[in-house]
Amino acid sequence: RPAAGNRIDLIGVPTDAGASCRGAALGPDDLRTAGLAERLAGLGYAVADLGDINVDRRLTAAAEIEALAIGASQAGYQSLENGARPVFLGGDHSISMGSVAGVARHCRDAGRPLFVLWFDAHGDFNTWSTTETGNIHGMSLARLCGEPGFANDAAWFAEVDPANVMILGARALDCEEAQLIEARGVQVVDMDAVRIAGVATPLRHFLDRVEAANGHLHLSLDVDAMDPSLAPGVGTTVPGGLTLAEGRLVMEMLHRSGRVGSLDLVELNPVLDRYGKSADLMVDLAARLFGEAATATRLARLPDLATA
Ligand code: HAR
Ligand code: MN
Ligand code: MN
Ligand code: MN
Repeated sequence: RPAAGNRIDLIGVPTDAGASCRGAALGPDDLRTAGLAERLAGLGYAVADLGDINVDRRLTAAAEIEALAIGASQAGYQSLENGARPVFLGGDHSISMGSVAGVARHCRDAGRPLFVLWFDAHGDFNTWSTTETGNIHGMSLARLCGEPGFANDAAWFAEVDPANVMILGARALDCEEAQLIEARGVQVVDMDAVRIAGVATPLRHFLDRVEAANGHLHLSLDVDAMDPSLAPGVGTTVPGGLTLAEGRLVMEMLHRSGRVGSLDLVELNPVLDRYGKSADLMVDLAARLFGEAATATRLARLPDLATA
């Protein structure tokens, strides 16, 4: 059990301006209603809910996303500087443009390499010139990795090295997007690879790299990585996702690594959810990420996972 004083900050970023359908803006409150703070507090953490980043609904979609990115970047940076671990509550995945940028600034200032695990059915590696939909939540990772066409010269922004990114759970990459991901050297563990190799082996290799570099690991958890039968409350469902056992195993390995310093919980759409099922799943995954059910007995049966 973590010692008290191990702090987690919840930062709500209530927007759906990056998505094609409305509803993800209600995500932060739905995660609160599902008991996220209480569940993490029950594990021994000091959880502070910092509330939501203010959003001006009169703005255009692009301007709303930009304003929230600035707010999320600043709040996340401050949280890390204060020695806490920020948990960003989306919101669609466009919020990661700001959340991860703030984490990247912290890592740059602290002289620590940043690694990002992009847990997602999608690559979110479109640019304004490759996008087939114009939806900005499909561009977050491309922007973070420094693709041109975004206003990235601002003080709130810092880039992520594409060589330090792993996309896990992908099964819906657009054609040009996939080419760009390949060209930039981002590692993709798609669902075909998961069906062949499982989640543990590729994740073990990635975590070994994070460990060797004394890195900070950010988990960007898009709940649509999970199978839609488990997570119906998302705007862009794609069949053939991760099972509950696989999702939990990923979280347990990440917990055991001791490397996860920040987290996004994104793409929950309460309007499309069924009886809170997807929100409950996200709370369950987040709880396991922070150590719930990671017992010595269980790890004794999984010796290869216990060696982080
Ligand atoms: N690739 C598609 C697009 O660019 C779908 C992106 C959907 N993204 C999310 N987040 N739901 O991963 O529009
Ligand atoms: Mn730090
Ligand atoms: Mn996504
Ligand atoms: Mn997705």
